[in-house]
Amino acid sequence: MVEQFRSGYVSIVGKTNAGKSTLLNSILGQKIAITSRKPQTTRHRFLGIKTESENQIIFVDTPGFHSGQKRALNRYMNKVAANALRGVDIVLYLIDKLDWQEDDLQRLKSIPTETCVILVVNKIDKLKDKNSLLPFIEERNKDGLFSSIIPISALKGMNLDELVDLICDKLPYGSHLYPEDQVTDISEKFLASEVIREKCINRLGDELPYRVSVSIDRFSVSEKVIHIDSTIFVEKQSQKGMLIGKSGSKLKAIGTSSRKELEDLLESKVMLKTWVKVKSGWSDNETLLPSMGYDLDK
Ligand SMILES: Nc1nc2c(ncn2[C@@H]2O[C@H](COP(=O)(O)OP(=O)(O)OP(=O)(O)O)[C@@H](O)[C@H]2O)c(=O)[nH]1
Ligand SMILES: [Mg+2]
Repeated sequence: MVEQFRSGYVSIVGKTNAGKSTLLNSILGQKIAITSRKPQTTRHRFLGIKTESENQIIFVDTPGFHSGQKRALNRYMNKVAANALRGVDIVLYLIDKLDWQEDDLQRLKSIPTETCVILVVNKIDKLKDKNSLLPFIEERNKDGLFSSIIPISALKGMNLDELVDLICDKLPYGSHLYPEDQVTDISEKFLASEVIREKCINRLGDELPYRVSVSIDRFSVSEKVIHIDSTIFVEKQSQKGMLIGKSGSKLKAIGTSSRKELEDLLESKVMLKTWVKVKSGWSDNETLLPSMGYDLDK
């Protein structure tokens, strides 16, 4: 009976670095989203789908909200995040431990009243004063914005089954929207660009990650090997030098770790080539952004 099936869109939103992508990967039990200890890692909206018997949860991972950065790319990311507050059945609003500010409240007030909002208090494994959790939850309950509040650790897998049960309980009835073996809407090509960007983020200083973008120029699959040619864009000649490193050592390390992870994820041998190019000021250029893959209309 169709009545038994439940299916719905559940966006994972919150400030940058709250652990949204980590949560998505943990719940799905596989890596589809890149993560890092640096803020502003996720730049796009994409889906992660969990189908279990009669329930299909269609998670929407989003860039984190951030302030103080005024570049066109930052404006784009904030818009993508704000759009994910609407047009979904459930919003998981993720916070980093008890980090709660006025801007969180303002953002939540813009969510349509019919949407179910769950406050997810993440990183509780890092919470020093465990006694502060209960009073915080009581305080947030008074805001009257949440249908539930749940503490979790996305990284350590704490309380995730309980969170999934809570979501399933609130999912609307209706037939499944995706085949039960589909886990995401991202392409292998997109995954490749993200993995390379993640390895760049991991190996670069604190500023450079925001100036890096990756394009895949060739993704050809044969029986024995996948050939991937990629270009890493930076904004200045000096950044190109930092990315390449002494005698090409940094770029080589980025390439090797990207290839190894892609071989695992794509379950195939991978031949990866990477080039570095300068595209002057791309991250603050509204007209260039769509050609770099940052397009609100897509
Ligand atoms: N200790 C601890 N660390 C966590 C937990 N969840 C995420 N992290 C770490 O927090 C950092 C940020 O995680 P991400 O998943 O990239 O965060 P995000 O919210 O997707 O960040 P953006 O995409 O930049 O908005 C990473 O270093 C994660 O390993 C958690 O439950 N406990
Ligand atoms: Mg993320």
